[in-house]
Amino acid sequence: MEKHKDGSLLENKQFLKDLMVRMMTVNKFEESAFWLFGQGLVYGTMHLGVGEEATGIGTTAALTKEDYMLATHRGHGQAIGKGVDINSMMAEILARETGTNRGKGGSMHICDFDNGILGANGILGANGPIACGAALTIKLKNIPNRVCVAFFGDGSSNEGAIHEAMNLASVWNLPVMFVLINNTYGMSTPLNRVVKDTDLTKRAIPYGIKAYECDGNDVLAVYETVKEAREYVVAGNGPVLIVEHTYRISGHSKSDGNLYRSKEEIQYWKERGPIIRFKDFLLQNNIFTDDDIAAMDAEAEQIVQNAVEYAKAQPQPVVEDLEADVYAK
Ligand SMILES: Cc1ncc(C[n+]2csc(CCOP(=O)(O)OP(=O)(O)O)c2C)c(N)n1
Ligand SMILES: [Mg+2]
Repeated sequence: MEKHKDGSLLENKQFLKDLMVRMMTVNKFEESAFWLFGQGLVYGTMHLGVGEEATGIGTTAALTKEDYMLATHRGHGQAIGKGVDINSMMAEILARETGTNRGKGGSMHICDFDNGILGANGILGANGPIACGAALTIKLKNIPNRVCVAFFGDGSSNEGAIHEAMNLASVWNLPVMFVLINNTYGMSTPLNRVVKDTDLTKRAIPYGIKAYECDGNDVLAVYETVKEAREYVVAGNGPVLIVEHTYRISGHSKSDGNLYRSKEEIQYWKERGPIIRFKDFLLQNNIFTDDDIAAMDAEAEQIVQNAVEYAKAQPQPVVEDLEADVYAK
């Protein structure tokens, strides 16, 4: 792990514990969702972010509850970090009436306006322009200390909408944080086959935007980088681009046979996953004991088990409500 800029961070044991429990919760949530999918209880597809837990949790830990956020199609960790009710999110994944989107959105559309989650998006790159709209609201209403985060992936970084959004946010000086999760693959295609220069921070240069980057498997590095970048944005300096480097251990979606990469490559990254790394860091620095970590694991397990039980007991939407809430009025 990196040497942390803010030494006092390591004294805040509650904060460190929260980060760990949240990353474990994301991991167990996805494990359960995967299992429920196998039981035929999940409709549509689902994208898991095993190995990317530090990006969602570290980034959102640096945001306020009121900050806006647009999640990706791989956004379970982003939503959990931002504070969505986990029971309602699991109910949504099982398409239940009490889900975050009343059972009509599913894994790829989790919304929770009370926690600033403006939605997740299956259309790659679409988060950029939507974030510009939310940030324009912040600007026109003179709302202090508020940003809008647009998450997107390395593959999505080639979408025209992202480039148009970065240009617009820059020229209008909008408080957008473009957070690029570089997991090095877009479906089965490695980054170096779709771009000649894999240094994605350079995407900020033509738009005059300040770029940051961090080890996206180091949750404290992610947190500190996003915190610093957020301070820059709320000071009125305009948008930023943050590139978080990580690795997707899970397949792209439910139908991925992992034929485009070797078992050795996946194993290499499993051993360097964000939860294992944070655990080793906490133990080596004598911040927590093995028993403490086991208690955190049990706490996360309970949160997810409760969510599964809750969701399974919830009613399914009724056919009479099919058209309700589908179109904006
Ligand atoms: C506009 C658009 N084009 C193509 C797709 C199909 N698609 C879904 S996910 C994906 C790969 C995205 O890669 P990346 O942005 O790196 O995100 P990751 O899946 O790695 O998290 C593609 C091509 C889509 N959903 N939207
Ligand atoms: Mg990717």
